[in-house]
Amino acid sequence: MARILITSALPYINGIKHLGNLVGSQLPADLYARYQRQRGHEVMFICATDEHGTPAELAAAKTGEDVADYCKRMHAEQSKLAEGFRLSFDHYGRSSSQRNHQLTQHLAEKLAENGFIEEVTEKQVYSNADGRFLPDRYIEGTCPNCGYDGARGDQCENCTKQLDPTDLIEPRSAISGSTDLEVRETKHLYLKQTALKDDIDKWIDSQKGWPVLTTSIAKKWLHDGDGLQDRGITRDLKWGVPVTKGGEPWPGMEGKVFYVWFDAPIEYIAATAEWADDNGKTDADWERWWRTDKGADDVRYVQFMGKDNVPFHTLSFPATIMGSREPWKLVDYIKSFNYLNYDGGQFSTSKGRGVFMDQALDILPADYWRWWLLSHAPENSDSEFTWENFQASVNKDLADVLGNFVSRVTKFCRSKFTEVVPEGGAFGEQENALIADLTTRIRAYEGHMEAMDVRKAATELRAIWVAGNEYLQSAAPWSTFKEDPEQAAAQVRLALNLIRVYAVLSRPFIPDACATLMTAMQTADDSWPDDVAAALSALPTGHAFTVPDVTFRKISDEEREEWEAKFAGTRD
Ligand code: B3M
Ligand code: ZN
Repeated sequence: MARILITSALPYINGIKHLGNLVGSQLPADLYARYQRQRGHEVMFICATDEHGTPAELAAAKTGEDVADYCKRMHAEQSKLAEGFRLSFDHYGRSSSQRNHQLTQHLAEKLAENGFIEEVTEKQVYSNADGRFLPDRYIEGTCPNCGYDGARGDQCENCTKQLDPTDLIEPRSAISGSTDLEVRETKHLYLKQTALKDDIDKWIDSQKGWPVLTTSIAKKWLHDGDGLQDRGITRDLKWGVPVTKGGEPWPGMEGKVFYVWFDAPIEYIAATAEWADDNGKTDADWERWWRTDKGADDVRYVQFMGKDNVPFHTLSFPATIMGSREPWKLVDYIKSFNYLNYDGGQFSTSKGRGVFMDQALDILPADYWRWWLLSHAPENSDSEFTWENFQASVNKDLADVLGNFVSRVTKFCRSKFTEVVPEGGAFGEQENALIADLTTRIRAYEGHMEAMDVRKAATELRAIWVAGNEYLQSAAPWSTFKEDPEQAAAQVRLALNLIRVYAVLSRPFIPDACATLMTAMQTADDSWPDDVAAALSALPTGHAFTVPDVTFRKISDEEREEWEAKFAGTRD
């Protein structure tokens, strides 16, 4: 049994996330966590809301709430939606927690002790029109690297380069659009990433088998252009982790907080501590996941995130960890994703374009979305959501293939043999061929799940469902029954057992439907089909079951058109 630590990128607190956000980190992380738990491994699956920074302050200002109240309310809302999508976090924390305050302050002090923090007098952009210093994200302009004219002061969305606001060409305030900006002097703490460059370089080189998307982005920011830069890690904001030293305000840093990207990844660790606090555990219980001197050296740590987050996780966060010179666990594998587009354009939170998590659950249960999103995960390139494609996948894969198999088998059995696994006959050539085929496919499925090849895993799972249907079609128990009811009984027995096997195999993708199937089959035996032949006899003759309600319903053309129109604009 292995121990696997899994973190998903932390969703920003401001606003409900769209389906593109969901499939870029939380959902595939959940798939992996569920799979590894099912395979008997000890899993710690962590996520949290990313609550600091200007976006939170401004969003709160918009609703007229105090920022702390706003974050509390939005955290509850996001938790509810995470549950709605059946995201099986062991803990869904908050980056504004006391644990994160303490740990962030602690790590900054360690970095300073080790000579990796520098106090820098900085020139900062002040907007006369807005009457405030503008945080990086609220300055927009043209990217010096790629020429994109909507680049933000912290990062260019187009080419992913991390920026400083003063790098931007023709900067303007994102709040007012004003170009009446001036540069004023103020002091900030800088993390000397350049001093850690060799350590990071060596560490990245020693990572074998990271996805190309991850390594190429990391290498690019390590070596191309200006390479790794020292980064300001403090900001002039009220909401955030106060910059302290020994529990007192850090001299010269009064009133400042840490930069959101400094404290957010630290929350992965802090959220695990929150998990311990909330569950009556000790510090040792969370430290065994994170401290290599306290048992974490045999933990495998996997992170999931969108590609725009990769530089922060391959360079900045490791720099924090390494520079602390404390034995914290570094990530072992980073699974990163491209973008999901929406119907000919981009999903956009600021523009309210696309389908958001709350809206999705209002129209269909989580499994429908989980299946489509995961089977179309933007792994090797960006992918696109269209209503037509969504309708086709749901109707074909879920309703026609999986749902139909379940309904035909259970209804046929009920009508000819009653609602118990029928006895008589024996498995013959056709059944053995199916078992051999399924064995190959299930081993392949396991390989893809292990490798986090989400699309390949979905394709294989679908093929496993198809194999059952094809068997049913050619065995045709409804015809066999007329001449040889014993043989038909054996065929139905196999098919009923296959429903249980499907419920076990498919659970990481579509957990609710699988729970319904297990209930219908009246079994709690969720053992993995290591031996397929044995798994297909797990439900013995005479075992009672019930015919489940429709497992998946079809999406009609009218519904598709209605939703297409409804989501064509932007949300209010
Ligand atoms: N909140 C960005 C994002 O949601 C950021 C991730 C933080 S991970 C530590 O894409
Ligand atoms: Zn750019």
